[in-house]
Amino acid sequence: MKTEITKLLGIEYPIVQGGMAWVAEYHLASAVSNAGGLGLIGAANAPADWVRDQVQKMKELTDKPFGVNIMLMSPYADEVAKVMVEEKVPVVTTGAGNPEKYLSIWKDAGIRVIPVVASVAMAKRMERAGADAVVAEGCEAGGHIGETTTMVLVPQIADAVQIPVIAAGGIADGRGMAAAFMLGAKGVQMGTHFVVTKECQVHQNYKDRILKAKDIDTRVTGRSTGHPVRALRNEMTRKYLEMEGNGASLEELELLAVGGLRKAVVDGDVKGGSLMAGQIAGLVKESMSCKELIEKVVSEAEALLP
Ligand code: TUI
Repeated sequence: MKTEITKLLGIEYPIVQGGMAWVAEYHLASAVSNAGGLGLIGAANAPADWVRDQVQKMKELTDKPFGVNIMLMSPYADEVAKVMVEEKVPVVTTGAGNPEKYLSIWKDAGIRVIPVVASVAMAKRMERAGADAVVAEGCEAGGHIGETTTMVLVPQIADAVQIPVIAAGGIADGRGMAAAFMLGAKGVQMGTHFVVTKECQVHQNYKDRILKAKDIDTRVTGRSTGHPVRALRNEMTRKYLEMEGNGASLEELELLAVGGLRKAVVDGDVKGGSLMAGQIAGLVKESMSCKELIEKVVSEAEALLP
């Protein structure tokens, strides 16, 4: 399955693993890259030294292309941006903001830069700034999201830019991949289904909640704070939404959410933690290896595509 994305990135299959905060570390990312996709390390809110260490471990485990996702709201984003150049990371994706100020140092270092965007305007801006591709992420996705669905966003961005588009949000099987291609995408990014893979190191309780999730089981918290985040519904989202509805202050809400991912990923706290996941969690019923997942999705998509 060769597309502009496999050519651009030097990978076998046009499947990118989402750079999920706390979840996307080197065990998962190296398994994805070794299986022919693009594995990403999620830099999230981590300091530069943690990211450098992850990149070095990644290089020991794979000689295939890989990337790092930089979460632009991180207080360490500037330092992490420099590590990308020093460590000659092949691909950088960015999320939750505008990466323009880093683009020239990354491009000068020969890095492929792929911003995650949630609007046509931001996609066009990234193309003008020199991005190699964009991830068009619909609001079905888990974690920090925009306003528009994948079905609506992907064809509009595909029409608006010349660079290749990778679709994200709501994709977990070959039907989703084929649909994304029909909308104009040249690759897909998947997050939620990779959380339950054998190589993913998150607590089993978190995986079990995804495997048991139904179609209507996610909630979006933080719409009032300007930082909407999608996660599986639990005690934390219930309390958060109740407080948000009652006009709680930003400080009170942050207190409830702070450390939520760590609680979910490390402690397996499925009540108080933030179980970030996309709406497609309801379709994710089986845990398999990254290689099995990638090969399954590709073969299903190939059977459907013209
Ligand atoms: O970044 C994500 N998803 C994330 S980041 C994250 S870490 C976090 N933890 C706790 C609270 C909040 C975040 C968890 N999930 N996805 C990529 C993404 N980027 N979705 C939407 C955007 C985006 C939004 C606005 C990209 C650009 C943008 O531009 C705004 C501007 O004009 O600067």
